[in-house]
Amino acid sequence: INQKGCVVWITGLSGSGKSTLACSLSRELHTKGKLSYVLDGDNLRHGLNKDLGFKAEDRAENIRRVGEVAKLFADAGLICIASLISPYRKDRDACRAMLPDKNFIEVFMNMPLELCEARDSKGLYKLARAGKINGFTGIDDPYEPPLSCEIEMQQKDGVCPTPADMAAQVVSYLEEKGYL
Ligand code: GGZ
Repeated sequence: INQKGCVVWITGLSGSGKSTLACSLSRELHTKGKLSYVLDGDNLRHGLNKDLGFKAEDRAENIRRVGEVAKLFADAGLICIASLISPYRKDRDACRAMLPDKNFIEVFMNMPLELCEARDSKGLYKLARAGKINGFTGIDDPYEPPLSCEIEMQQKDGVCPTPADMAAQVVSYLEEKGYL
C-alpha cells in the first residue's frame, strides 16, 4: 500500500449537494483503486453523535468528533471524505488544525440558498419556513462561508456542475497534490 491519507471536508448548506459529491467522489476513488471512507453528518447523527442536537455547542461537538475520526482514517492512509454542514468557521478551522499541514482539503459547496431550498429533498426547509424546525441553517441559523478554501463548487451561467464534474475536480486536486 502506498497511499498518503488526507481529509476532504465538504461544507455547505443542507441540499447543497455535499452527500451526493461525497458518494460520487468515493466511487471515483474506488475505481482508481484508492481506499476512501465517507463520514456523513446526517448518518453519524444516528449513531456516534445521536446525543447531539443543532445548537451551536452541539454542532461544535459534532464537528469535533467527526474531525477526530477523520484524522484516524487519514492516519491509516485513507482519503476520508467528511460531509457536514459545519456552519461555523472556527469549528472547521479546529479540524484543520488537528491535521498535519495541507492534509485538510476544504471543499465549499457555494450554492445559492434558493437552489438548496427549491430542492428540499427531505422537506426540511418547508418545515423551517413554517416554524416547525427552529435553528435551521440558512433560515434562522447562520452559515459562515470559508474565507479561504482549497476548492469551491459554484454554478456557472446558472447551471450547477454535475456530481461527476465535481468529483473530477476534487480528483484533479488530489492528483496535483500527490494524494493519488
Ligand atoms: C441544519 C438540520 C437541522 C437544523 C435537521 N439545521 O440535509 P440533511 O438534513 O439531510 O442534512 C442536514 C443534517 C445536518 O447535520 P450535520 O451534522 O451536517 O450538521 S452540522 O454540521 O451543522 O452539525 C439536515 C438535518 O441534519 N437537519 N435539523 N436545525 N440541518
